[in-house]
Amino acid sequence: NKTIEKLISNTTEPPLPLCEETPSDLGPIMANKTELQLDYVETKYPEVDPGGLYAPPNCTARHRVAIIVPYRDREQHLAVFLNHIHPFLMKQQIEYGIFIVEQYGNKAFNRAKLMNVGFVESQKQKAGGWQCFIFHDIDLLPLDQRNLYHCPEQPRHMSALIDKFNYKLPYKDIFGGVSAMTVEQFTKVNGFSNKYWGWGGEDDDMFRRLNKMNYHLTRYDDLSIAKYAMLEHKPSVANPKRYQLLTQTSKILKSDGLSTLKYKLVKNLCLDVGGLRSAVDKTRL
Ligand code: BGN
Repeated sequence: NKTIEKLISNTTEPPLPLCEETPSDLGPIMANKTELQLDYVETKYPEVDPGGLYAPPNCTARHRVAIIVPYRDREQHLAVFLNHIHPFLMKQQIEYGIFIVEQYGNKAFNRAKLMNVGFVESQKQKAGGWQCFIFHDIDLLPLDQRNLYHCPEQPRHMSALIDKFNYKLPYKDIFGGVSAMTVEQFTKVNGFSNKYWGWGGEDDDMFRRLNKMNYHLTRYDDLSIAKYAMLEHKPSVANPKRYQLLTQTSKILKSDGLSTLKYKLVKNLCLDVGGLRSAVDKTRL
């Protein structure tokens, strides 16, 4: 019905003016980490279209952004994350879609591969494609609305200061947590590696890919707007192969990534607040 309403209004009304580049009343916000039910969150944001899609009602957005969220076994985080991120993004007056990509099966978690799946699946969903991709851990909540979810000219590391790390950057080249890349940047580096099973290193691998293709990592000049709160969870099992894998990145980049991505879509759920795609690995063990 919403779509029909929009179609009707589009034919009778003049096109909406462009949204402001930076809405004026943006500032620091608090994170509410208390437990929530997903059902409740689903009813809370009627302005979000099914599948977690949103466009500002009174202006034409300047940015179309897909938020890709790797996921498994974290329903509690999912509700808290969605409850935080929807009002945060709406305030920035961008057009966006939330794509939750769940790993099916019992193999070690492969965050990077899920992000590749999210990239491919979200592009199928949008006529003309998304221009900007924000790869987002589900346990990170942005704490300042001035941290704009856009893609600048160079890849941007967004989650610079995290409460769990005492709001200090762990190391200069870190690219994990939340990162922004344009469709062009992401495809030039052949997406993420598909080889990182278990915790760690896949973001460092992306950093190397970007450097190899002559991009450089950027952050906000004023780092204080890049603050995030992290949700509690038990530690993940680190991947012992990550050091070895990182020595190969620049050699195998072309033969490991989007070009060799194999997966099978198991479920395609359309939640009111996000599209949930479950995918299973199709490569041999
Ligand atoms: C690093 C991990 C990153 C992770 C950050 C923050 C590795 C590779 C070996 C050097 N990198 O140590 O993947 O995002 O910590 O937790 O483990």
